[in-house]
This record gives sequence, C-alpha cells and structure tokens, in this order.
Amino acid sequence: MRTQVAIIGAGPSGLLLGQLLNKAGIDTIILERQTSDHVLTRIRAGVLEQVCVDLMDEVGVGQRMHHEGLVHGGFDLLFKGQRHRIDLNRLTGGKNVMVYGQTELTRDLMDARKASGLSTIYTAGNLTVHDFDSHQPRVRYEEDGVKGKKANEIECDFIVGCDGFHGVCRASVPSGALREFEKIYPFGWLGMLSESPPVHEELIYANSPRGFALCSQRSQTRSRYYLQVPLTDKVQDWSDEAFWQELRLRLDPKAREQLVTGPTIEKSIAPLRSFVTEPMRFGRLFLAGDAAHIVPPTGAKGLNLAATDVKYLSSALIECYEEKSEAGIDHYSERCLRRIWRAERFSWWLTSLMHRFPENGEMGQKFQEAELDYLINSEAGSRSLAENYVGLPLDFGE
Ligand code: RFL
Ligand code: PHB
Repeated sequence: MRTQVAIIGAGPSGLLLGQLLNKAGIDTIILERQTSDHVLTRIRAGVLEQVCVDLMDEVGVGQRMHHEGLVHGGFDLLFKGQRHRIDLNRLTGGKNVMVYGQTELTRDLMDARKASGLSTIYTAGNLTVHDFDSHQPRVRYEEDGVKGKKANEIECDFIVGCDGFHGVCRASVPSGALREFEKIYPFGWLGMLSESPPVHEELIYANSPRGFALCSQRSQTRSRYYLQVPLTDKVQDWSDEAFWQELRLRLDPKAREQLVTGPTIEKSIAPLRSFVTEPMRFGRLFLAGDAAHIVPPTGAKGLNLAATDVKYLSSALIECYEEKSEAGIDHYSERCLRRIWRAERFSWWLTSLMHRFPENGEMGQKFQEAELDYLINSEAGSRSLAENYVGLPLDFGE
C-alpha cells in the first residue's frame, strides 16, 4: 500500500489533519490502534477556542457544533466563598468560547471522513514506524484477518504522529534527538459526567480550601464536574454520593443550593502534567497534539493546541507538495512551539493559582486569594486572564 501522508492516531488531531489535507487533494491513510467506538468513549475536552471552531468550519464539519454547542461569553471564578464573572466577551473585544465535547467533535470528523470514502484503519496492532530519516518512510502494522494476524506495510512521503502522549511515534525517534520538558503535579482531576442540568449557565472555576473544583457542561441536560484529588485516590474510592457531597462543599452557597444531581454516565481520574518535546520533527516524521505536548486541563488548551498544530502542519505539507518548497516544513516546529509555550505557561499558572498545594500550607492559600482579588479587581489583570483563555489567533506574531 502507498499513500502520501500516513497519520498515526484517529483522535482529534489525526482526523482534523486528514480533513485539511484531503481538502487540498493530498492522500492520507489514518491508522488507529483502537476501534472507533473506543475512541468515542473517551470523555475529555469541553471548551473550544474560536480558532478551533473556525477550523471545524474550514473543513466543512461545523454544522452540528453550531447547532448544539453552547457559546459562552464568560466564566465565573469562585474564591473565599464568592463568585466573580470574567466577562471574556467584553475584555477581549468580542471573543467567546464554544462548549462542545471532544467526543462530538471527534464524531463529526469521523463521519465526514467516512462520507468522503477516505481510508481509516482501526485496530491496527503493533504499529511501528521506519526509515523516516529517508525520503521513503514506512509504517508496519498487524491486522486481524480471517487467518489470524496479517502483517501490512504502508509506504509514504511523510509520517505524522498524532498518537497521543503514550503513542509510538515520539518513542521511535533516536534517543538524544529530542529534548523533553516535564512537570508532574502532585494531584489529579476526578471527572464525572452526569445526566443532570448544569449548576450554572457558564463554567465555574473554584479555588476552595478543600481543593479545586470545576463545574462544566455538555448540554442543558448534561453536566461535567471535576474535583482535585490526591494522586493516591482511586475511582472506586469515590461513590457518586461522596462526589456530590465533596463538590457541594467546594462551591458557594447559591451554587450548593442550585446543584441538581443525576445518574452518572462516566467517572475517571486524570493525572495532571505539563510536557513539551522539542523539536516536533525528526526527518520526515512530525509530531502533533498530545504526542508532542501535554498541558494540565485547567486552561482548556490541549485540544485547541492539537488543532492549531495540525493546521500549521497541513499548510506546510500543502506548500511542500504544491510549491516544492520545504520552507514550511522546516519552520513547522518553531511555529508551533511559540504558541505551545504560551499555552503551557498559562495552563501552569492557572493550575498553580486554583489548586491546593499541601506543601504551600495556609500561606499559599492566602497568596492565591490575594492574586485572585487582584485579578478580578484590575482591568489589566482580568484582561490578561481573558486574553489567554480565549487563545491566540492563528497568525499571531507573524
Ligand atoms: P488523543 O486524543 O490522545 O488521540 C491519540 C490517538 O492515537 C491513538 N494511538 C495509536 N494509534 C495507532 N498506533 C499506536 N501505537 C497508537 N497509540 C495511540 C490513540 O488510541 C488515540 O485515539 O490525542 P490528540 O488527537 O492529539 O488530541 C488531544 C486531546 O485529546 C487532548 O489534548 C484534550 O483532551 C485535552 N483536554 C482539553 N483540551 C481542550 O482544549 N479543552 C478542554 O476543555 C480540555 N479538557 C482535556 C480536558 C483532557 C483531559 N484529560 C482526560 C487528560 C479534560 C480532561 C480531563
Ligand atoms: C470540560 O468540560 O471537560 C472542561 C472544561 C474546562 C476545562 C477543562 C475541562 O478547563
């Protein structure tokens, strides 16, 4: 088999890249380790920046998102028992964010790929990438056939690792060629998706002496809540009742009163990490999305960065095919990393501001409250937060 660009991973970054390249007439094959149903069971991101919304429109899959997604012009910060609204729309000159689940975005991209008859190979086992330091890279994988496992090979011009943090692509680059930066936080997020109306029409980010809490949503009837928990906690330790009880204790009196509980659809714990790989390219292998970087979810940046990485990469690959110029692919990593480090810094800062760090004690909590007090009372402070939250335009710094 042969293709122009072999994309490893059918998460949001792989699928969006496939659509962007297809629009320019570039042939792709996407290889995914899991089934499509499995990919769609992962409950993750919920907040899309305008650039991400625009990219969904650009590849023609924005209809359902515009119909079902919720446009939010602000969010609440809760500390010292009181809520304060950050008016994103006013502070950024008219920008908003879109609340639309990663699952739905992924489904829209999968459906579009299927409708265009493009090739996606699910349950691709034991995938390996080869010869990406030459002009003839290859991907090998195993397929479940009638006679058992069948070994397959794909020849291509480029391989793109959209295979997430635990993927095979980054790990295949010769040791020493990439530099990795990593910070692991001493807590995780326990997330719960619930069949219940959201407690508030916008998101609430809560700094409480008991730890961070986030009230998010997927629709008018489906809410998504998160609690900061110690890394040693297991999902089984948290009954639904214990979750609701702890959430109530971290909210303000009004939200506590308005909180409606409902059946749980999903509950899981995610560790928090900041991670960056430099550069995001080795020869004809490129890394994009979570394969290259991770942010703690507090700033809602992970999926948005994945989307902008693949937009930059698609432009560079299109330039390479159409104009026979490698300038774009040579600049890819640098162009992405500037944006990535900005989002990494913001996500780390917001995480540090909103969570309990046991080693910082009560004084740490007081410092956080003083900074939050400054942020909500200073136009400059509020604007800085809002600008970072809504995200950078695609052509920033150019
Ligand atoms: P993904 O989604 O991890 O997809 C990678 C795909 O690659 C496949 N794969 C392989 N395929 C073939 N062979 C192999 N050897 C393979 N190894 C892996 C995997 O099965 C998978 O299908 O990466 P991608 O596409 O880069 O997308 C990144 C986003 O998923 C991630 O950044 C976001 O979910 C982060 N995130 C958020 N981002 C936002 O922008 N806004 C948010 O509000 C937001 N909230 C969140 C989040 C992430 C969270 N968790 C669970 C970490 C909330 C949470 C709780
Ligand atoms: C979510 O809805 O899953 C979500 C929202 C905002 C965040 C992180 C996650 O910062």
